[in-house]
Amino acid sequence: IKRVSEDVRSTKEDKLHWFPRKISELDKCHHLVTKFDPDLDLDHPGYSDQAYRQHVPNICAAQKEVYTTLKSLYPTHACKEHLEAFYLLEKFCGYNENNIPQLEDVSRFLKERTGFQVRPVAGLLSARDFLASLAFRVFQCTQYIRHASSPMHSPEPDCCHELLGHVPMLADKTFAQFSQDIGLASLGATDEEIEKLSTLYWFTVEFGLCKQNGIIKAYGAGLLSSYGELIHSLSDEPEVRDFDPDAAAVQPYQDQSYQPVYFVSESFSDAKTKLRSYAARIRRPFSVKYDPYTHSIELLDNP
Ligand code: HBI
Ligand code: FE
Repeated sequence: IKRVSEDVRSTKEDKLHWFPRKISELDKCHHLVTKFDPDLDLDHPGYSDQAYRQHVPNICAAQKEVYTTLKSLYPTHACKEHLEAFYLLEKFCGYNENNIPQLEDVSRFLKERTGFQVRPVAGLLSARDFLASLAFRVFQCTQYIRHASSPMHSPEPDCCHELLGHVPMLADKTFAQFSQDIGLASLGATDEEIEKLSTLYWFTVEFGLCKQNGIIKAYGAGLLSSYGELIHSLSDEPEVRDFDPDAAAVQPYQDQSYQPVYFVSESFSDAKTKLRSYAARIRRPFSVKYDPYTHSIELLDNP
């Protein structure tokens, strides 16, 4: 009898995807995906560069150009939260065109502002692992830099993308909460739901626009780290729709060229409210609560 009941239990639990319950378990969230492999992909800027592929430290020929061109666009194109944090990162965190800051310093800065921290990761993580870390206010951050032959574009996330695009936004309290909420919604979710949350992430955290004093600005990290797409997103070329999580979660997207469609939020708190209502409709046999004192996830039975 015992065996039967245990079998039943394990079958039931198998259906639920494992997820980290405490912050130390993020060590198990390390599954890399090779979407853009410089060894195999002829279009990758590093394809014919043996030294780059072996990660021979290149003294960052790319970084100065990326930094200065993007910085010149921020005053007109970036949302005010990004501008404010960028100013502080230059003042206190060693951000400048000749330096790549230490992740340790970036973590210290973010912890003081929003409790976020960054940890190093070797490349593109599976969406499930990446989103799970956000639930703990941990951002998994790549450390390599894009190939010097294409300073304006990188097929995969690189440290320019993370440090110029993501980090300043994670210094904002409401945006940080929004990011953690996507992470919490992903814990134990089905593959189908992870796909939707990751698309939602794409159209907000990566390519989101927002209104500020009646003017549309960029807050997505994919925009704030790409000179070309940042200009494109605020031109009259793309279609711009009001942010709606149900629509954004299933909108087809482009990872090889500029987006034809962007979603614009009224404010971060409006986006957060809408996301919470979306997340509340995801069916899971439990709900989750983050305990900030122990950095762990509490499970609450659904009534
Ligand atoms: N992995 N290292 C890393 N950095 C990201 O920004 C990232 C990722 N994996 C997936 C991902 N982003 C998103 O595109 C969503 O799938 C969550
Ligand atoms: Fe990103």
